[in-house]
Amino acid sequence: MDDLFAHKGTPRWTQTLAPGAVVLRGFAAESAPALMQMIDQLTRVAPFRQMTTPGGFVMSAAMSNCGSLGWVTDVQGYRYARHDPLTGLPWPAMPLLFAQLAQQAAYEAGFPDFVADACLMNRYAVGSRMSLHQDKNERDFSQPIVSVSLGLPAIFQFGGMQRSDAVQRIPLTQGDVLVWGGPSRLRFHGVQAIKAGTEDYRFNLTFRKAG
Ligand code: MD3
Ligand code: FE
Repeated sequence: MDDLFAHKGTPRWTQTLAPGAVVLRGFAAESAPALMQMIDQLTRVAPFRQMTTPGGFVMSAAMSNCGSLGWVTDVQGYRYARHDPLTGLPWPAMPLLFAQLAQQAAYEAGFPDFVADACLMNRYAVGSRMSLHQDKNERDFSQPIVSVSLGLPAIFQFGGMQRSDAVQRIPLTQGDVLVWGGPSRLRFHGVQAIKAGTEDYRFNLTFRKAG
């Protein structure tokens, strides 16, 4: 069911994928250049790096974080940490632009109380992908996740509650924002290999209440 509405000049539409799972098409389109510049600044302090899964695989997406908690993985497991293991420094603070965008998107999707304390920044080069997984390292699954797509387009895989469930393939372009909560919070999801295009990378910001 698509719901079309105009908002301060920029037309946007919300697309409901499943109960609690909403795509806000173009929600961050106007903010995209400022968001990309902010990613550039933040990753001078906390550089993008390819982390290793507990199973010993190097992830194909490069990652960094901002906010009071950052998602990390190494041979010891997946977790949230206050400090960047690469530099030993606290993760850089979450810019107001990020925090406000996440809060506004969650509000539009029906989660008025969302306050993110963690922002995972993913950078996908051409050919990078993310295999099907669940996000379950957070404490409170009643809080949604907000994700912002920037740069090269992607095909997002939206699965069910079991790994073996069928996946829907959802194209995402710069400025699209996804909000996942309620009964969709623990769905399996992934990103297909990024195809070459007019930019070098796809970036994704994933906002969570982790602590
Ligand atoms: C659906 N990142 O970092 S964000 C991740 O585009 C991650 O970089 C992807 O999955 C990316 O963990 C997708 C969208 C997303 C995030 C959490 C979800 C979709 C979700 C949780 C449940 C269902
Ligand atoms: Fe995920």
